[in-house]
Amino acid sequence: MTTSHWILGPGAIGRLLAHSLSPIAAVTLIGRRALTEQQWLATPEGEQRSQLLNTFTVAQLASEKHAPPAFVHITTKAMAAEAALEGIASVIPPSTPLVLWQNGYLAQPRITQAWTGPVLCATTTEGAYVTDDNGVVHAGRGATFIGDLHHQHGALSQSLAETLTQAGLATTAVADIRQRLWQKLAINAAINPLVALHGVRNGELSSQAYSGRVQEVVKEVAAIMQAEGIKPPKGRQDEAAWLVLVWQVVKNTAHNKASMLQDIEAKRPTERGAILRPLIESAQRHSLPYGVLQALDTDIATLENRYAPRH
Ligand code: KPL
Repeated sequence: MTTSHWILGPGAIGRLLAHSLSPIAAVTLIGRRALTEQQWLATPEGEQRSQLLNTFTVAQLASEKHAPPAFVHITTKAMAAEAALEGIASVIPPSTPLVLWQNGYLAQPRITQAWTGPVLCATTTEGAYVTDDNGVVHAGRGATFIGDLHHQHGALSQSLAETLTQAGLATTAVADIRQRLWQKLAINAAINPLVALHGVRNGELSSQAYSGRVQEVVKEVAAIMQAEGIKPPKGRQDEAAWLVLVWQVVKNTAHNKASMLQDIEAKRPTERGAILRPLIESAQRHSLPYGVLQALDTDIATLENRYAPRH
């Protein structure tokens, strides 16, 4: 029998998943607004593929009867994940496995605690962005890691990793997903708020104007990581190793417009609550300094508050 995957949130990662899984599984792409079924994907090799995707609005799902899905992937922004799940919770069995694709560390512990069924978390370096209502560009291939916070669903993570790999997204099931989520959070905290505040591409951070600021952020982040028991992927557990990692990512993504800068430019709420808040709260719990992180959070909040109200 074909496995069915519901994908909640038709942003870049949601559409990339839908395009990748459609040839091998039954896929339903769900959004708040109606989405055209004919969707295209530009591959990293420059090929353009058009596919008819099965698209639904949340309202349509709620008004019709459906066979329960094998997985529900939540691919919204971090702060929208819980509300998105609430929107469909009444039409899926409470034992349905969820897969959380959010940045940061906000939705993952909260949904893991609240949901009865298995909750897997994914972190990915696949690069993708949407161009319009019908298209997504798969800009660069990366790696995806899947696991659950309490090490209870290894076999499920393994089977999903195999499916995603078969779908063309290289995925590994891991026992240390919490480490990996926090490592990504450390990188995001060092890069995203600064580039968003100054309106610059990632590579600019290594210039004299910003490199000192990066070091100040990493100093606070490294101490918090140590208190949380999170090691950098390489090297010793110290500030220098975190700094090496951050500079490596700055270099690798030099031409990127970070997601937080894209959010600010589009006047959307940023993911500061999922990236900076868990760090600040951890620093408070462990009585560590967090003045630099707090200032970044306040400055981003000030920018968000300047958006004209949406009607
Ligand atoms: O993950 C990213 C983001 O933009 O959110 C980085 C690593 C900063 C790359 O742009």
